[in-house]
Amino acid sequence: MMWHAMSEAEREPGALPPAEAAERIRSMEIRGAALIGRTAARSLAGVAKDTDAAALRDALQAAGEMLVAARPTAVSLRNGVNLTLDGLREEDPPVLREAVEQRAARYVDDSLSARDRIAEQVAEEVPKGATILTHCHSSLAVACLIAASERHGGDLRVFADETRPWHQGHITSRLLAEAGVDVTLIVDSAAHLILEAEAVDRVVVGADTITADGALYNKIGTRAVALGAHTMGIPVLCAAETHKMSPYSLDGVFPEVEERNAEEVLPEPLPGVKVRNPVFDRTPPGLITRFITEKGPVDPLEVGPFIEGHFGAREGWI
Ligand code: RI2
Repeated sequence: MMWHAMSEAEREPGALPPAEAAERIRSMEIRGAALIGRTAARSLAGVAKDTDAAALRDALQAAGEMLVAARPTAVSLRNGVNLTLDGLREEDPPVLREAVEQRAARYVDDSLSARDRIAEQVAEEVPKGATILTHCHSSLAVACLIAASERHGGDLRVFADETRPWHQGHITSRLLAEAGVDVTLIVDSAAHLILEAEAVDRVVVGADTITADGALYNKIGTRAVALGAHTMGIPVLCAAETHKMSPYSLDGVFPEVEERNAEEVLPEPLPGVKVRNPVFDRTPPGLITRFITEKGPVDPLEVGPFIEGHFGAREGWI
């Protein structure tokens, strides 16, 4: 099955064994920052349920490390693991088992309910008749655009850019069309022209990681879109559950930008041609108007204090 043809339900997996979850995340069969965090949490719940008491603590630690290593940029993967295991490693196995299952369920619930709360807020601030541009495929951004379109009786236009090399804008377009939203697919490099020619009112994007300095790590090309919007005075909204915030950046640990295989860009090598394939970029805080979280809007310059207040001590985190 083509990964981009899968339905949302098919893409929301159950408690996969950690090696399988990690492999499916690495291969992008399971992708999207929020979903990979939920997949990791559910996988740990499966380990808690199925592992003998004597081996449980080590098995959870090994699974956590394996899951975190699957993809480097989206912090929700690391947060999904750490928030599920937080403070539990010293507990006796029966307590540990139950607590990990509860934590994983809470992580998943928080993630899914955050999506609804964020969608409501974005829908409220998008005017009737607006034209929106979105980049790549973010499940959060799609939820926001469907909510906004429903709120205005369909009186909303969306331009979705395709985001090479994986063409994830195709998923965005398909999901929006299926939900009855007026959507037009464009190639990534048409974004600036469309922002201007179609008088776009808002850019709405998702997030892989938000760092304490208020920067956004998101799919490659986000920075160019945000820069274009900024030069035209178009607000850039980033829809992101708080699981996308990086507490690690408070300690100076910033995301590694993933570089994927050259074959994704150039399936057949061209003699003498080198390929680079970075798949995320960093959009600085000055190009983002607001982050919209389930806790409300956060100004880019307030992200640091927000993260400090939101995450606890983080002892023993991977
Ligand atoms: P949601 C994706 O990364 C895109 O960069 C997208 O903007 C971001 O995750 C957030 O997606 P990838 O996994 O969490 O496709 O909003 O490489 O679904």
